[in-house]
Order: sequence, then C-alpha cells, then structure tokens
Amino acid sequence: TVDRIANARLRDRVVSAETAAALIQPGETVAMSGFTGSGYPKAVPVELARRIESAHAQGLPFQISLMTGASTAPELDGALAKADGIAMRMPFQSDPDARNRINEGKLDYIDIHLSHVAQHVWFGFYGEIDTAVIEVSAIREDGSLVPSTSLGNNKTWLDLAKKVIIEVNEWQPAGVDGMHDIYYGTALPPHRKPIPLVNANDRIGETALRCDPDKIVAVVRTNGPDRNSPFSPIDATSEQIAAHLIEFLQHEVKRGRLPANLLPLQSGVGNIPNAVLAGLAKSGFRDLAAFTEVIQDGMLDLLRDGVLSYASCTGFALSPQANETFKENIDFYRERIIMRTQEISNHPELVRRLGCIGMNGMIEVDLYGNVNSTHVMGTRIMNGIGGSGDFARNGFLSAFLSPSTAKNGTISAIVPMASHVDHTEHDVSVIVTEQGLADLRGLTPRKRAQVLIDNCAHPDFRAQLQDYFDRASRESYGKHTPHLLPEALSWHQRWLDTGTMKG
Ligand code: 0RQ
Repeated sequence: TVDRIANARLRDRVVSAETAAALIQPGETVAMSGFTGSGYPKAVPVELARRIESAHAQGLPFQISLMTGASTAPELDGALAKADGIAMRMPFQSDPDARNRINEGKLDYIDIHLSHVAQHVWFGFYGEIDTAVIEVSAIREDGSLVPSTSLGNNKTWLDLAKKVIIEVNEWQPAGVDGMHDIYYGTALPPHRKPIPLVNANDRIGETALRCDPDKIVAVVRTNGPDRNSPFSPIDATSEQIAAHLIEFLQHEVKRGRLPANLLPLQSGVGNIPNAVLAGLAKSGFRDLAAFTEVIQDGMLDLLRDGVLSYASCTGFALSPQANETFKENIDFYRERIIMRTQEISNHPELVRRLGCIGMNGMIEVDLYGNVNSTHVMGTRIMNGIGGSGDFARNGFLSAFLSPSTAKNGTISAIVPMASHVDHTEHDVSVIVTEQGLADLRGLTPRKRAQVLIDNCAHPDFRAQLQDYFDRASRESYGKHTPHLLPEALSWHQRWLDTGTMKG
C-alpha cells in the first residue's frame, strides 16, 4: 500500500499520539478540525484528556480553550469535557457531557454563527492560536495536506496557529483527494474582493491545504472511523412535516416563484431534514442542487438516484451504513460533492447570491415568528445556532421545522413569546409542524400570529394561544406586536413549576 505520508520531511516527524499531546501546554488556545462528527482528530485529544486528568490528580491546573469547526465526537469534546479540560469552547457543540457542564455553569461556551468563526479569529477577537490539531487523509509529496471528511475552519487554523499537529487517518478513503475546494482569496476588510462563486458547484480554490512545514511539530498516524450515529427510522411526525414543506415547495414552483429544480438547498441535521430529503425524492423533483454545511444520509441517496445533481458542503454526518456506501463509491461521490471551508459554505454573500432555501430545526417559535434554536426554557443550551442563522437571514427563504409539541406533549413549540431568540421575525419565512405550515412572508405580526395558531399549533394548545392573543390584542400597550408582558413567559415558568405548559 502507498504511504499516506508522501513527504519525507514530515514522515520523519511521526510520533505517538501521547508524544504529540505532550506538546500542548496548560492555558493554550487549541484549534481542532471536526464538523458534525466528521474529520476530527481521533487520537491526540484522547491523550490530551489523559494528561489533563493526571495533572488534575496531582492537583495541578490544566485546561485549554477549544475551537473547532462545529460539533465533534466523544473522543474529542466528550473526553476533554469529562476530564474538565475545557475552559472555553466555541463555536458549536452537541456533546452530552460538554452540554451538562455548560448548563451547570462550569464550562464557558460561546455560541456564534459558523460563518463568523474564521473571520472573528482573523480579526483578533479570540487572541492567538497556540496549537492546531488537524486530521487529514494524506500528506502529498510537496507537503500539502489532503483534508479528510470535513474542512470546517482548518485553513484558518493552519494559517494562524503557532504550532501544528497533524493526524493522518488511514481509515478515511484515499479517494477523497480531489473532493475539496479550498479558497485562498479571502482577505480582511478593507481589502476584500467579491468571492467568484456563482453556481453551487463552481470550483474556485485548491484541493489541498497549505501549511508551513516548519510549524508542523508532530505527525500522528491514526486509523479510526468518524463518529457514525445511526438515524432512527423516519417517524410519522417527521413524514408529515416533510409532506407539508414539499407541498409548499411544489406550490411555489406552480406560482412561478421557484424554478422547477428549486434553488440550492441547505438542510440541517436530524431526522426531520432527513425525512424532507427522502420526501423530495418521492415527489418527482429532479436536478436539484445543495449548498449546505452538512451532508447526511438522505443527500447521498439523492445523489445516487440522480435527484440531486451535486452538493456543496463542509462536512458529513453519516450513519455507519451510509459511511460504507460513501467509501465504496468514493469515485462517484467525488464527481458530485465539493467540500469547502465553512467560511465559504456558509458565506452570507454566497447564500444570498445563490438564493439558498434554508431548512432547519427549532426549539420553539413565538406568535410573531421569532425562533429559538438553542435554549430550552430560555436558559439551558441544547447545541448552538450552528449555521442556521447564516442561511435563515441570507437565503431566498428559510423554513424552520419542528414537532408542534415536545417532552410528551407537555411543551408547545408555538409559544406566546420566545424564551430566547436566535432568528428574529425578520429572518423567518415559513414554520412547519406536523399540524401544518405557516407561510409568514408578507404578513403583519398579528396576521402571523393567527396563521401560526391556526396552522401549526397543536390542538391541545390552540385555544390557550388564541386566548392569549385575543387578550393581548385588546389590552397590549402597543397593538403592532401585542403582548401581555407579565404573561408572555408564564408558559415556560409553568412548565418549570408544574411540568406542563397547559394552564
Ligand atoms: O431533547 O432528546 O432530550 O428529548 O430538543 O429535539 O425534536 O429530536 O429535534 O434533533 O432536530 O433538534 C433545534 C435542537 C432540534 C436542532 C434542534 C428537545 C427535544 C430533544 C432535540 P431530548 P428533536 P432535532 C445545521 C443547522 C440549531 C443548529 C442548526 C438544533 C432535543 O435542530 O440544534 O440548526 N438546531 N444547525 O425534546 C424543550 C422545546 C423543545 C425541546 C425540542 N420546545 N422545549 N425541549 N426539544 N424542542 C447544522 C450545523 O449547524 C452544524
């Protein structure tokens, strides 16, 4: 077999994960690869967590600040959070241990738009990056780095870090070489130029990452799978949500507001977006394109069946089975998938130019269309805003999808006032629950409220919402966006106090 490390100088820097992890010092800001469970380093973070645990056992302080592309896996976020090794985390996580620590107030978490991460670090908002730990699939003879299954912020981390540790993961398919498009034309204001991408499948960059070899202090060989979480089978609720959204898209095509092959799709991760993708295939749509962050199982199926012509992304979230299919058919997928850095995959300029259709999950929406994607009862973070805001604000239209109730029907996803706002009423076009779809475009706040109550609320909460809205419409200080302030968040408090929002 061909050595994945074709550069002799870097082959000489191969060390064990333990030796590499020893190069990271307490207090460092460490930037790692990884996006929704793909392309994250598999070995160094685990060894780092061990080192941190043994330091703590000796009563020595040891924590790092940790930045990535997005969420990672138990071997990274999980191991470091369990070891109490993270002082500050940004920009997105979905790890249960990290989440618990954040919500206990023990781990500082900064949740920002994914398109902002690279530029905010370049602007100097997060200080210096001491170490980058980046997974790649191979090192070319010239020393350039072939990325693996996610790009995220790797370009930025390699450019800015003082020292770099590379993990070369042989488990990743060698055929991924050629799938990436790394754009080196980004500059800082006031020197920025338009990004020359006009179609979702345009190539504007290079297929490998550059890195000053003098900065590479260690290379570690690994052979381990990406975090593969299986999807649960599509349930009835997800199927109904998907059906409502697809009917809406078909209607938009009939009305001439969307072309027959729609506009580039952005899809969040999870069972509902997966159901939407499966539904699109069954509804006769063809020649679709995706300009999205994450490719999950449903998109691979659409590519295979020719429903989707091509897809642009920055990472993958695949089930174990889909991962095998991906690896086996890598030559087919390399022709149809372009992986970009997340500053490009989520770039407001490009999302606006292409006219993406954003489809993301939500926690709750209020009567006027403000969407909470992140905080349960306004205070407990679930995951983070991720890329949803990049697409919601800048896309052609943005749909937010959710079952109409949560936690065994005790919580209404349609509430009088959102307990936390990630997407303001100005960024939300369409809300879909299993009950139906509310098209909020061109509606005044009061009309939005009525259509949300009529079309999206669960019958168990409809009368209660109507009652709130009717009284607010009569008694509110202002009648443009009517509220009864002392009552506006009382549903959330009632759930905390009694276990149900019903009152
Ligand atoms: O919690 O498993 O503990 O019961 O939230 O909810 O219904 O399984 O749906 O997995 O699609 O997640 C908004 C969190 C939805 C997700 C959110 C609880 C519910 C359950 C999960 P349990 P579901 P999903 C691209 C786009 C922001 C990032 C984003 C998300 C858990 O879509 O993180 O869009 N979005 N990224 O019980 C209390 C409510 C609730 C609630 C749901 N109203 N009250 N709990 N839950 N609604 C990807 C990236 O950017 C990387």
